[in-house]
Amino acid sequence: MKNNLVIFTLVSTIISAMMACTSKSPTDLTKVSIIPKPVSVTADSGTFALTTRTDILVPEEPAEIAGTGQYLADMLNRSTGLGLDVVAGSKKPGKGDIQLVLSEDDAGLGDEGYEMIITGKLLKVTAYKPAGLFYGVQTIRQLLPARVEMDTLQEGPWEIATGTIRDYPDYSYRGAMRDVARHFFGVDDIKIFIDQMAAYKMNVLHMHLSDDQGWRIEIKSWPNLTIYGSKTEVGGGEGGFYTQEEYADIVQYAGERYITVIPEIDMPGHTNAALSSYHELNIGGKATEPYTGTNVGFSTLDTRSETTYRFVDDVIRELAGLTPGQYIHIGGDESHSTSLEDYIYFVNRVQDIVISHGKKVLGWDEIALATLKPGAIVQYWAKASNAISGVNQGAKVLMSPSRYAYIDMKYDSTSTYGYNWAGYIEVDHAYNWDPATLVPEIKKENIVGIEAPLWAETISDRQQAEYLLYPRLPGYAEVGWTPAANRDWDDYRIRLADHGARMKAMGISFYRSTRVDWDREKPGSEIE
Ligand code: TNX
Repeated sequence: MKNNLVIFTLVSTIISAMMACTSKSPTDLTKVSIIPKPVSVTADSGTFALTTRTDILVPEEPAEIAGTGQYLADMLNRSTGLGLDVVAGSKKPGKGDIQLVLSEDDAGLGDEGYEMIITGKLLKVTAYKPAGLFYGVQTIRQLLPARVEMDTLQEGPWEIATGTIRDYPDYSYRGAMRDVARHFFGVDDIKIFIDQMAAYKMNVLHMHLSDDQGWRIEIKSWPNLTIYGSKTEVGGGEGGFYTQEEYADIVQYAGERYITVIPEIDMPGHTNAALSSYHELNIGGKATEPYTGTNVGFSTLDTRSETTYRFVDDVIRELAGLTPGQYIHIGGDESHSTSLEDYIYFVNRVQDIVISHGKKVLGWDEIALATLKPGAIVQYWAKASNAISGVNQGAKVLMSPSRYAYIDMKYDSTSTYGYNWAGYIEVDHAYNWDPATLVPEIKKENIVGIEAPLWAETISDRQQAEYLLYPRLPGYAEVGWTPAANRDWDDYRIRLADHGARMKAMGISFYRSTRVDWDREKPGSEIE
C-alpha cells in the first residue's frame, strides 16, 4: 500500500514536471497575435498571472466602467473559474490585479484608444474615454490563451507577457451590416453577432430592416407592415420581425458593447414588403403580391403621393425614437423603377424628414444624385462617381466597395454560400485594400470608415452566416482600425491562423481558407 503511494506520488511529480516544461510562461508580448493589430507593442520579458486573488479595480464613476469590468469578469470567470470580483473605488492594487482607469491626461488616445501597462504585479489599462477601456478589455482577452474563450471550465495557468500596448483606431466607423430582410435572423443570433463584432473592436451595426422580401420592425402606426409584410422571406420561409421592445433590447445590448445600431429602411425601391401590405403606397393604388425571389429593382413607392410621405414620416419618427445613434439609413439603392426626377424629389424630401426627427442621413451611394443635406454620409458600394459627387457636396463617405467589402461574396468557385457578381473575395483579397487610396478622388479626410455588408439571399441561419463572415470579418475590423502603413498580409495571415483556435473556442463556424495555415504550431492552439 505504502509503496503504491510512493510510486503514485513519483509518477504525478514527473507528469507535472513534464507539463510545466511544455507550457512555458509567455514572456514576449510582441509575439502575441492581436487582431486588429495595435499601434504599438513593446515587451519587457516578464510574466503577469491571473490568480484567485485577482480583482478587477474600477473607478466609482462613471458607472459604465464597472459595467466593462463586470463584462470582463463574467467572460474570464466562465473559463478560468477564478471567481474574479469587480471592486469599485480607490482600493490600492494588489499583486495580480487588473485596473481600469480613466484619465484626462492622455487626450492623444482619443475617444476609443487605450494604453495598457503590464508588469509582473499589475495589468493597468488607461483610457481617455470609457470606450477605450472596453477595447483594452478586448485586447486582454486576446493576450490570454485561446481556451479563455470557452464557456466551460478550462485548465490554467492564465498568464500574460509583460510590456506596454498603446492603441487607437484609424477610422471612427468600423461596421458590419446584417440583412435580416431577405432571411430573418432573431434577437439571439444578432446578440451573438454583436458579441463577435465587439471582440474585434467593431463599433457600428447597420441593420437592413426592410426589403422586397420582408419588413422586420414593428411600426405601431402602420401595423400591416408586420401583420403581412413580415411573413415572407427568400425561398418562402416564415420570415419574422422584431417588436419595438426586441429592437430596443438589441440597441441596448449593442450600446453596452460600444456598438451603435444604425437602422435602415430601404426606399423608394426595395419596398415590395411595404407595397404588398398597404395598397395606398403604390402608384395606381393596388397592393402588390408578396415576393420571395431574389430579383432587385422592380419595386417603388409612389414618390408623388403625400400618403407616402406620411408613411415615411411615421416610420422614421418611430424608429428615431427607438434609436439613440445619430444616423438613420434611408437605403436609396437600385431604384430602377423610379424615374431619376422622382428619385431625386423623394430623396430630398426624405432627408428633411430624417432631419426633422433629429437624426442625420446615411444612404447608399445613389443618394448623392440628390442634393445632400449637411451631415449626410454616402455609403460607397457601386459607383465611385456617386461617392465623388457626395464628397463634392461636402458629405463624408463610408467605404463598402462591393469588390472588396461585400462579405456575401463567395470566397471562390467552390464556396457553399454567397454570390459572385462583385467577384470572388478570398480572405487575402478582403484584407488587401486601403480605403484611403482605392478611389483617388476620395481622400482619407473624406472617409468616416468602412463597413462590410452581409446580404442574406443565400444564407438563412447562424452557421451559414458565419461561413461568410469568418474569417473575413476580423480582416475588415483591422482595415478599419489599423493604419494601412502598419498592415501586411503576410504578417496578418499568421495572426489570423492563431485566431483559428480562438474563433473555434468562441463557437464560430468559420471557412477554413487554404490561404491561411490554420495548423501552424502555436501555444494556445491546443483547442482543435
Ligand atoms: C446589391 S448592395 C444590393 C442588395 C443585394 C446585394 C447582393 C446594395 C446597396 N444593393 O440589394 O442584396 O447586391 O449582393
